[in-house]
Amino acid sequence: MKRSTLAAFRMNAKIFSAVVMVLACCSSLAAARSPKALKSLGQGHRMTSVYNFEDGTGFVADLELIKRTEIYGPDISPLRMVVRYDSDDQVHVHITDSTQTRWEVPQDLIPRPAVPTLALKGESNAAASNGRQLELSYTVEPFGFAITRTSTGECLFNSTPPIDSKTGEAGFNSMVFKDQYLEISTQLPQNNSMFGIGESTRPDGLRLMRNRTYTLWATDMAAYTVDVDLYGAYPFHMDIREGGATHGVLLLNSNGMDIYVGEDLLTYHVIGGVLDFYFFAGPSPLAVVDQYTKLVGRPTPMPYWSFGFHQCRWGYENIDDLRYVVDNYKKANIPLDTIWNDIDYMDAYKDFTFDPIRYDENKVREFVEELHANGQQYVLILDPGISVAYKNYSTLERGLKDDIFLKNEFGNNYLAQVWPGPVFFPDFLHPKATSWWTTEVADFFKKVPFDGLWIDMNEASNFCTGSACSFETSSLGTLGMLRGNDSSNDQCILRCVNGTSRFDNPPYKIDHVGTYNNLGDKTIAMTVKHYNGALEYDAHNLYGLSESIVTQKALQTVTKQRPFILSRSTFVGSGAHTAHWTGDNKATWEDLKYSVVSIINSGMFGVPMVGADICGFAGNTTEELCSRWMQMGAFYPFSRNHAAIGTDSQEPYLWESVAVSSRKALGLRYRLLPHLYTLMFEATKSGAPIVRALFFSFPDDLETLTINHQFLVGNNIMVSPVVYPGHTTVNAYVPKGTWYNLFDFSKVTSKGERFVLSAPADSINVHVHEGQILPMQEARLTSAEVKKTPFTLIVAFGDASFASASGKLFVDNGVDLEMEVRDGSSTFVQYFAERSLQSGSLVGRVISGDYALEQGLVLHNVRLLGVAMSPSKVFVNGQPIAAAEQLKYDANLASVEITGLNVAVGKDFEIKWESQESVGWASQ
Ligand code: MIG
Repeated sequence: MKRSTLAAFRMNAKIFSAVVMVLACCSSLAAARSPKALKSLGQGHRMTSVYNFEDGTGFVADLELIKRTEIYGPDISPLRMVVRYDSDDQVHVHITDSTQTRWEVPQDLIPRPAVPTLALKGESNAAASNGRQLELSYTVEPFGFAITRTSTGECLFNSTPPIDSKTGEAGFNSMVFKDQYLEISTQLPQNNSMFGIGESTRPDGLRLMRNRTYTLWATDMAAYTVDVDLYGAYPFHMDIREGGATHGVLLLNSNGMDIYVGEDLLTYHVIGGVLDFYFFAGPSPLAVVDQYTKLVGRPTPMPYWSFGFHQCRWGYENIDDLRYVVDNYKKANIPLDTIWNDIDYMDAYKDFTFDPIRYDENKVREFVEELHANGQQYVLILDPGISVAYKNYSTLERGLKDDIFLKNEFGNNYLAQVWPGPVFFPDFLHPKATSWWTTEVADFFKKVPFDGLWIDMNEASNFCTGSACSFETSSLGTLGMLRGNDSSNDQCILRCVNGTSRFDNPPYKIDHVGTYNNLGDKTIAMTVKHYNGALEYDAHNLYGLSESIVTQKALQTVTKQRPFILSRSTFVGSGAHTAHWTGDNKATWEDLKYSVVSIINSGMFGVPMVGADICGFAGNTTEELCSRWMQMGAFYPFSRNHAAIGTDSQEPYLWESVAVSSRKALGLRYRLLPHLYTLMFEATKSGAPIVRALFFSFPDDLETLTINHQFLVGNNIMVSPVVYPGHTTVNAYVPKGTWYNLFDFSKVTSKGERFVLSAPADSINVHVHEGQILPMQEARLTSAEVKKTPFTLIVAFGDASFASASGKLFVDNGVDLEMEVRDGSSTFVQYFAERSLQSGSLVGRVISGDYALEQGLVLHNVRLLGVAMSPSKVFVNGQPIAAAEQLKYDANLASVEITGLNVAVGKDFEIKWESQESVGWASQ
């Protein structure tokens, strides 16, 4: 069926019955048919025809403009709307020009079901389903649509403006659809809580603020700059309604946009592309992330070692600096898995080169081989700009040959400037970019067998602004100055012309933070062309995602192992390819505090492997700040200390107090590695963030919606860090239930209230909630060493007379491409425990896989928390334990420790206990 008018199809009576439903869910719409006055942008559209898909999964409709307006350019009409119930928990609404193809997020970046055409055959799960959790309805004139939660009838989204009964005025514009301006709003209740929309640093906390504009435009702007558009772009949010039911809204659009959150409305102002909405039914926050990541891509598995601690800085001047740092970690007995190199290692900042003197390739290789022998890793940085200032630079030459660089409006390679001086930017949307980049990565890997790649500056960051930049090839002297050899040289020395096209200056200006608020400020010019003529104006927000995808493919090909990639710029779907860090923060207490929200947000966006620069990037840190940051950072999913060039060194061994608190906090992190890794496994299956907001586990507790400086690791571990100088206590919100401190097993029992917890300088509060079984191993200085140590299970029971707990464990070799439940290469175990007052049991059930058995992994210890009576007998797989010393009871802590076990992690087991007074199973 061609994209033409649908007038030939009769309007379908069944569809129109849905209109009645809109009226039912939002009564203010009754007046919407004859508004007296409208806002400035026209009167919206009317639906002229509608056609149901035969399989009952949705419909196609034509929309026609009611009245033209000239502001922000001419309207596009007619429009084609396609509505589809992708599944019981997802509705897709796609609105675009009926006659001309418009820019959309390319399918190869985010593969997803194609927008159905009329010839649709039944292939949706939701075909004729009566289990739909969401229902879409619409008004015909002016056109608007609404999404309702079927179970409650609650209106979740409604683009038809409400009409003020007194003034007759519409609360917002009906939908607007122009080439460079799309506007659509939804009515909002005033008592909901919304989360997401990024990336930005949020001093006000997790919850989206009312009367705020959130701008999405990937920008190299330091993360310490609050409330502005930063490196990534996520037009996705979660909306928690009164009572806790949660849904998600994704506008899959890569163009620049402002999202305004008002008191009773939310408005998208988008400067291109199409309206491509996905509504996710939830109804829990975890379910929303599950549905969203199922669509945009599940988080990619990260190697096991990447959960160890990382040290980086900009300004490690030579290979001896790295060696010194690694040695000093060891001397100080502080765990270190991975040492990083920033741009310092490069020869004049050229990608895929090593400085011949400071970072002699052979010495680097030797060093990396030593690291590997010690179970440690090496990661280094790549920037996208490829230097054009040198002859015989093979990376450039091969790129030119494959013609994979971005083109300016005249069809020539687009010239920009970054650290190496003048550069061309690879077009990662070009089909040949992958093979070119893979060749470069392969050659580089042959020089030095690195373990991961850090892709920075990929917004992309440009030291110049302009559509046509040039330098005098004749004056090589100038060129010499341009050559990167000085990290203070970030001034533009190219001669550039500022663009004046409608892409440089679109009719609607988003609230972008760039120097002059222009889209093209210090990035790739808007008129630059990607493969197939795609404009940078449209594809800008996708640069980081496309580089991540290509880099992931390259590493998979070259190393045949699970890639580790850390990307600064991200978009919806980036989590399927890369880890992320929050960018250039500052060594301040404020930045320490903000990091919690930034990290939680990244997890919600589907990028669970995320961290902030520990101890602060810009500025000099202080001993106390760095100590508190090492403590908090020990529980970031991605845990890396990193500093800017020119700042004081901040490795944790430099101060005794920081060393002490790092050993303590990282000691617990390393013991928790099997649990963290199991959370990674779960993330790859369900999108579940590794670090989460408290409301993820306690959605019924409204107080948790306002907690911004505490976080959960997985479902049940709560971290309550100190985020103020001079404090040795923390005023922590403790959701309902019994919690055990993971350092000393002391207990907090809460009704859902605040507690002042003691937090001496060397300590951070980390508690596990009742009901959780945690697999742990022993602390070592590298994750590789931890992997060989025996296991302990921590079983946290609540206070009730009968209590239960459960947990999971996933183990594999940590580097296979896939992280899968499969025979041979992995093991997945579930744990269950229950206890009455006098007896109890703990079982492990191997769901699949021989890996743990083959590796000879053993369970040595079990710690039961919340056991009120000392057990007198313990049976392991039916046999009483041999020696009395194997059993210890601490009445104060109500804690039982069973040691000296020798239970295979890879086999089912059962441990039972009973206390003297009981007439339990064992004595019969
Ligand atoms: O223009 O590579 O955010 O982590 O140390 C600065 C040097 C470029 C920005 C990154 C930062 C990194 C720095 N880079």
